[in-house]
Amino acid sequence: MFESLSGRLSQIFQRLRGKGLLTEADVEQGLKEIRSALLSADVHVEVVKELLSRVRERAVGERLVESLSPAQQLLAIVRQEMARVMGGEAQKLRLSGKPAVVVLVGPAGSGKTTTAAKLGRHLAKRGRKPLLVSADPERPAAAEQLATLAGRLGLPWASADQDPLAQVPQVLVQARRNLQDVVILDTPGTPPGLPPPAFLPALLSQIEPSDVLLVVDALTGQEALRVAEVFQPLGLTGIVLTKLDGDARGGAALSLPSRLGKPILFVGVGERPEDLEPFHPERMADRILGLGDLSGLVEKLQETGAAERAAKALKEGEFT
Ligand SMILES: Nc1nc2c(ncn2[C@@H]2O[C@H](COP(=O)(O)OP(=O)(O)OP(=O)(O)O)[C@@H](O)[C@H]2O)c(=O)[nH]1
Ligand SMILES: [Mg+2]
Repeated sequence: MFESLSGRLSQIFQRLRGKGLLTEADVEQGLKEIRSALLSADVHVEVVKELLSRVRERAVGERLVESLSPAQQLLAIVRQEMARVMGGEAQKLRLSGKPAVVVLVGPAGSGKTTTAAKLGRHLAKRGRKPLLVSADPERPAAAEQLATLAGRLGLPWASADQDPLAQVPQVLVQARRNLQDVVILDTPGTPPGLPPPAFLPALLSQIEPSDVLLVVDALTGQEALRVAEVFQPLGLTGIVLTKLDGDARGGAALSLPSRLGKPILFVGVGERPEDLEPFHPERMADRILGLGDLSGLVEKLQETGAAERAAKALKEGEFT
């Protein structure tokens, strides 16, 4: 993830560290190199401008050049500002309503169906009772794909493929009766740049979902922005950025939140159901800057129960 961008940024900071005290010219040169690294990573030019002007302002304001380890301070400022353009604080799903309805929309092949299953697993792990629903009248065997994934995860599913406008409301009534508290709705993809399927706006205004998530492929870089704009009229509440595992550049992650004014809530980092991570802007900035991701690892361990088991084993003296 982010190999090419991380590689360039680490080199820049390594060189700055090697210099010890930084002159203003050193800082300017560093910022210029960061700018070029971000642009080649396909970060939107306005985002790069905004990011660097804030970094420059702070670097001057905080008297970087007179401090003891200016390169470290500059790195800390870049890290904070990078997290800020990616949304600052981590955001959560709204999940209001009984059941709460989470709709996944996006271009063809972006990972909507896979994400529906991943999200179902994620919520079930946190004590929710999700129902996966296919509302895709266009793709042959759409429900089967979802059903297979649901089956593997032991999650319930339903099909509203034939006539989503009529069937989805019925499924919601049924879900409520069955005490399922979250319905995850998978919808058809359209070719990139084309508007969403015609039935979607009508369906969404009828069912009033609490979360409308745009699922986009990180590998498309800035193209993801153009695609996203087509979906904005649906009242997007957030973004799921998929295929980050194959994204060496990071342009979409850095550009989408500020350009769309919507938070990234989750990232897809692989094809397996467990390859979904809540999006934390600061952690993502750490990864982009090659600073490692310790807190993400701890979260992963907690989810699998490995941390508790390790702690228990330690207590019982198994490791002595
Ligand atoms: N590497 C990787 N592959 C992913 C990720 N998310 C989805 N995929 C793959 O992307 C392909 C398309 O995924 P789908 O979930 O079928 O995409 P979709 O948006 O439902 O596609 P349509 O219904 O045709 O619009 C599949 O091969 C998935 O395994 C991810 O985070 N990482
Ligand atoms: Mg699909």
